[in-house]
Amino acid sequence: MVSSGWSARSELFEKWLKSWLFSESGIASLKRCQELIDYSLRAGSKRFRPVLMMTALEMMGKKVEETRNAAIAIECIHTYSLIHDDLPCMDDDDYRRGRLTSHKHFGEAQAVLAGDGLLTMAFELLGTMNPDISGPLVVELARASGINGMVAGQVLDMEQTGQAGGIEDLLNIHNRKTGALISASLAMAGIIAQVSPDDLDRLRVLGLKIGLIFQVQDDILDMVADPEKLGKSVGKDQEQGKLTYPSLLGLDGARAYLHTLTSEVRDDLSNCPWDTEELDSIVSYLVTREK
Ligand code: GRG
Repeated sequence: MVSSGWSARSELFEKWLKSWLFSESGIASLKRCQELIDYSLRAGSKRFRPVLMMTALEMMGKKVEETRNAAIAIECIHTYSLIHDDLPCMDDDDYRRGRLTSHKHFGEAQAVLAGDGLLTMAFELLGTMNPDISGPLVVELARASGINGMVAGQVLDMEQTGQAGGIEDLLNIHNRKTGALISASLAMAGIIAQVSPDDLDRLRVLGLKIGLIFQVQDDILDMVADPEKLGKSVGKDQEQGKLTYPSLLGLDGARAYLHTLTSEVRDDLSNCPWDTEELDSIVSYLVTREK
């Protein structure tokens, strides 16, 4: 179960999203585009990345409102990545979050365009923030999501499918494909709070480790979860011959690895210069989540 802090922040995030989505600076004037982006962006996400960013900023003593544009921007990138990942030319999924994927509902061409729109809107949102921080925020998000980050992770993941590989290959894929954006959620909070370069690096490393915890649990869920609860099909990784933590380490080995990673992150959190209790409860949720 998510913590009360998570619920409160995700509710606030939903309000921001709704008011932005239908405002003048929000989405396109074309009705079809609006429907598609609304369908994808407001469809039952856990809002993990925005909540992580909001929690981190408050931990650093700043007002949560200061993350508004950056939190929406990171969710736009995340949503675009899922829309494109679900396409037949990529992972080819019909269901996500318990309902038809965007291309199944609206057609492939519209889904590609919605992804493109979300990707570009993310940077418009950051570009209109305080000029002292908007440049660094753009760079952080572009690096995390671009050709050395999430896009590279997706390329490596597709190349690796059906091939033999080891834990280093898996780490390289996941640090880019999943970890980079989660790491950016923390780093962007650090940029907004204008922390020191050392603390910014600390946040990036912590984010990568939290991303890894998220991913290992994601791989485990793909093997053991109830598809109803998960809102998508299970067993796809194995079916497609994907390199995953359970396929390399076995289910028990993956669970043990998750345990080791969690202890490591808890140690890191206890050495941070902030009160990390809420981040700790996010980590607890990640290892027990069922969707
Ligand atoms: C298309 C460039 C491009 C990249 C796609 C993120 C990604 C790369 C693919 C998604 C495939 C996948 C299932 C990755 C595992 C981790 C992940 C991102 C899971 C989904 O994130 P959640 O659980 O989603 O935060 P919700 O639905 O809660 O928003």
